Amino acid sequence: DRFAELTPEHVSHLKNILRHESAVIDGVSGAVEGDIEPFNEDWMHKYKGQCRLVLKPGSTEEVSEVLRYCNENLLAVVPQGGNTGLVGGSVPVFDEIVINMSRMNSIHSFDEISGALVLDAGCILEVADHYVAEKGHIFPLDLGAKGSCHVGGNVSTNAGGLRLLRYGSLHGSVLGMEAVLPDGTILNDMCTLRKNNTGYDLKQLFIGAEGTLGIITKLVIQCAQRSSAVNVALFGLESYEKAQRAFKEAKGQLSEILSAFELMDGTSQRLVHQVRGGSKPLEGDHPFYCLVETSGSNSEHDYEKLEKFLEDVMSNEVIADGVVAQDATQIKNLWSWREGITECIGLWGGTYKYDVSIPLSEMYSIVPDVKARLSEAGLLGETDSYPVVDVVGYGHMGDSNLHLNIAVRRYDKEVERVLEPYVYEWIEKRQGSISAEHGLGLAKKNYIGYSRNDTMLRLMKQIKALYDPSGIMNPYKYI
Ligand code: FAD
Ligand code: 2HG
Ligand code: ZN
Repeated sequence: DRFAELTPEHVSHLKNILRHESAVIDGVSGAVEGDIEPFNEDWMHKYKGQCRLVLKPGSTEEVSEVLRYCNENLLAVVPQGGNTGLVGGSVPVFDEIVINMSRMNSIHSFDEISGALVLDAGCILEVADHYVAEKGHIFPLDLGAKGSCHVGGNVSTNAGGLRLLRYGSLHGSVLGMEAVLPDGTILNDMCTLRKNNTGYDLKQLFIGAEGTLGIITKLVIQCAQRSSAVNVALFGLESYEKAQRAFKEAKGQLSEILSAFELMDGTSQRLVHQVRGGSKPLEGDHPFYCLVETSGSNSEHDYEKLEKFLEDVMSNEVIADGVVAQDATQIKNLWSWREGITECIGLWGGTYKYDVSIPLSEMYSIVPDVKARLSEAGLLGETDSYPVVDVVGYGHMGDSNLHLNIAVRRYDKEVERVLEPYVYEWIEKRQGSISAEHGLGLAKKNYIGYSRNDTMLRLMKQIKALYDPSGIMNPYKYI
């Protein structure tokens, strides 16, 4: 191995840098102080590392000193935010040191006129959103893990989430960034302005780098005005073809107030219902469901528009059934049928996850194809003797982003052989992307070639070598 083995001397030096009592979990110099396992294991309990040292720096200077020391001593590190990532990127593979950002969680300033929010990378997304909500603004990203993911983790994965359709990607919303390179250099690009075309936009490289180039310590985020009127509707539909028509109609008729258009198949909703019980928002079972959200400034006007849209798609038989939330509680409830899928379908034992972009016309067809393949292989069935529970498809229809999830009773090599590389080949044939929004991490490290050509891979490796010549930043992952 090209890295050094962690010794008690290293640990005592690093403890000297951090000083603060709760900043180090040490499993190297004797008995572990505190529980190290949650930092070693990912959200899905799929990837497990053997890290024996967790560091929680409290300032950019501490991050810089820690990284410089690790770099000089060839100690590998894994940056970690809320550890909600779904590709195994946030946990060590072997005994890499975890640098957990949770202590760097201050909000520094907010410009109520421009909407520029300056905050530490370790702030929890939901905390940041509540903060700007009090000032009439919205964080331009929202996702099911908001209660625990960090904004630094979001930027490092270039998370997409539920409202990308409205607010765009973080490549546009991140105005400024402070990051620390492995040699300790502090890269300060804390620009609070929307426009800054002065040479290469270096911060963009860190957006989606998954901790392979350096550690993001601070961010400037462009927050939009929060809409005073939010409405949500849920439809049941007969076919995927009709879901596409509904999407087209929604864009046409709801235009500037459309803020989310999400797709859920009937299987995903059946599994959520099986876990949660309670009454379903629509009667009966539909093969597909779409959740539509509008956000505008005039609730009467917006509600009217949404109702008219519903009437229209209902009378033209684009949708089979539909309901509009009447208050904030109902809005939350309708969203929970979409946001709750990830958690609910994991309860049988585990999930194989494919987070893919596919041109809309073909987006859903991968689900029946994969299901048929697993059935033919004798791996899918209702009893415990079958590893696969079911295959579901859902996701951000407005962004051509499907979440193909295979719910399993246990992780199983045979299932993996049937799924891979089949799924990646399927996507490559349609010029799709094998990672739409979750990143590559460890899960997809061997498959990057299905979505990037050799020239691009060579340039990526050159960039990695320039920023991290010793390769200490999140090794063994995709690059
Ligand atoms: P972590 O999981 O801790 O880390 C993710 C990666 O970023 C790792 O490679 C890590 O090394 C790196 N990293 C973390 N912090 C830093 C930093 N400060 N500097 C450098 N590198 C860093 N994703 C979506 O895109 N859209 C969704 O809708 C969505 N919904 C989700 C719903 C649920 C229930 C769950 C569990 C996950 C969901 N995700 C979604 C996955 C998503 O990637 C994350 O939730 C989030 O962006 C990760 O943030 P985190 O702070 O937990 O990062
Ligand atoms: C979502 O959109 C998340 O709900 C998670 O990106 C998707 O669990 C998944 O595969
Ligand atoms: Zn998603």
